[in-house]
Amino acid sequence: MRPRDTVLRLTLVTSAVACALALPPHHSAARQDGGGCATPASAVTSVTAPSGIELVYVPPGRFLMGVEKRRADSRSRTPDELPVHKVTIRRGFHIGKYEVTQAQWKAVMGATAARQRDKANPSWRMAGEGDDYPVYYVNWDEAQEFIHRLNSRADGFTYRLPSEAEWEYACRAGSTDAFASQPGPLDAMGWWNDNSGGQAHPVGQKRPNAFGLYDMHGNVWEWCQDNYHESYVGAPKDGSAWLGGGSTNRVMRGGSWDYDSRHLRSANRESLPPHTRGNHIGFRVVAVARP
Ligand SMILES: [Ca+2]
Ligand SMILES: [Ca+2]
Repeated sequence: MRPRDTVLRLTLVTSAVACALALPPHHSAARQDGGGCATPASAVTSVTAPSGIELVYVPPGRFLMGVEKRRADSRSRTPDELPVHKVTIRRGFHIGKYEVTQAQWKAVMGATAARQRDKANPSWRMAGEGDDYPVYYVNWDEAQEFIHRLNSRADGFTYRLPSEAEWEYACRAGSTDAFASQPGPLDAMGWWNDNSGGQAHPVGQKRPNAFGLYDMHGNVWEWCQDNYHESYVGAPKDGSAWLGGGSTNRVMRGGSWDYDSRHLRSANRESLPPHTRGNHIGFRVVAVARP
């Protein structure tokens, strides 16, 4: 999966917590039923694309999307998280190690986060400014324009938004609990309204999940490709984006600095019209290596 002539840096990180990575797909599925993590270690592969975006490789596997009734967080689940269904990710993919930052946005789009805010309403407040802060006040359509511009550079990857299934698979990183931080505290991994101090934070300050991804829980919401549907009845089982039907809203995942912790759950889903901007909504990209 290493694109020719495009990888500026290839880092192999031995990770004792990344047991899910080493398991073949049928074992990944078994883990969702409480199977143990017999493989002690694996390699998390990260690359920095010419775009400057750091990417982590997420391997193929299977997982249960949604929240089973027997899980501790089932009281927080909502009907749109049902029915729980098995999703098979047949092809691995790269995904942003971090949310897209304000520096990356400016480099591609020529706009600061404050300029993004001004497009909505200059009186709206900023939620943290600086190169390493996640960009926000970016609507779904503009995220697509960012991706279009990256793809026009033909830098060895095809960029896109994650599908909702890919996002949840990447967020869980083998976890079946409400948060990928468990059994540890959510505070180790995410920013939400109890610990954020009322603003977003530079990306990557908390602990990553077992795939090596930061801020999947909290900081800013992340746009996904899918149209929002009110349940998973009829949802794709191959990890592809669910387009058409349902609502014209687009899905957002992961919660944010100004929401309560229930919204940071791996399974939680929200949606907004694609023209919506907020100081708590950003995104990260998926990148598939071009052959
Ligand atoms: Ca996030
Ligand atoms: Ca929800």
